[in-house]
Amino acid sequence: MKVIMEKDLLRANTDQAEQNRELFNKNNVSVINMISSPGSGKTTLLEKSADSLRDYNIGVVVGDLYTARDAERIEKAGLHAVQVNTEGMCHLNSSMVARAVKELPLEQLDLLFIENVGNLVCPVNFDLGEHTRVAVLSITEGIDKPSKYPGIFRDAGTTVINKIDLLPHLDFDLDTCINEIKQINTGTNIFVTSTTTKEGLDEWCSWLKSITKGNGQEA
Ligand SMILES: Nc1nc2c(ncn2[C@@H]2O[C@H](COP(=O)(O)OP(=O)(O)OP(=O)(O)O)[C@@H](O)[C@H]2O)c(=O)[nH]1
Ligand SMILES: [Mg+2]
Repeated sequence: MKVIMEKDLLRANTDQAEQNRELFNKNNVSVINMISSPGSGKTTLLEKSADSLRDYNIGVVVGDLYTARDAERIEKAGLHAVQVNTEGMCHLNSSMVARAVKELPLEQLDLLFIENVGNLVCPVNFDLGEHTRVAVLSITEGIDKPSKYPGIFRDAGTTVINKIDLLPHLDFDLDTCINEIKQINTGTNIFVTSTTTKEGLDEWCSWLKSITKGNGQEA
């Protein structure tokens, strides 16, 4: 009897992720894996960034358990989108991404976002072949989430603290939250945003432009 260990499954995922990364490098496209809880604002951030990024060719692979709603929203905003339905699985894996990117004009893209399934735990161990990760935290989730779920914040090259327009209505201390994130990951870039008031979106979009075509590195 053959027992398949979790580490073998993860190794298979990592092998496919390396192939994905080679494909992305060959096509000179920077790839961002966006990870967060459900509803932190990943899709809205992409919708609201589309106008500033109109001079770039952008693709999005969107992971959700069910429905094509996010891909429909993203296409409406003018970006290329492919929806992956995981049918109950709580994260994307590298094989799903390999299949999805076949539906995109990869050779024309400057930037590819992979919007992972909304989940603060499961996506962490699954390399998708991305160049960098962005963690999105909505302030409605509470200040304790980075310390209670450190995995996504530890691996994120960039952290977006979103829904900052709601600050007056919540018991949420922004400086404390930023300090806690920095204790987990000293090097992470931090953007503080609101997709409603547009606060912080210029800085976020400037950073996206700076990594375009640079395999995730700033030009
Ligand atoms: N007040 C406020 N609401 C926001 C902001 N950004 C997003 N929202 C709202 O938050 C809700 C969830 O946003 P989505 O962009 O769908 O969140 P998501 O992270 O893509 O969600 P999943 O794909 O389900 O994980 C929507 O009703 C948005 O309008 C913000 O900056 N401020
Ligand atoms: Mg979404």
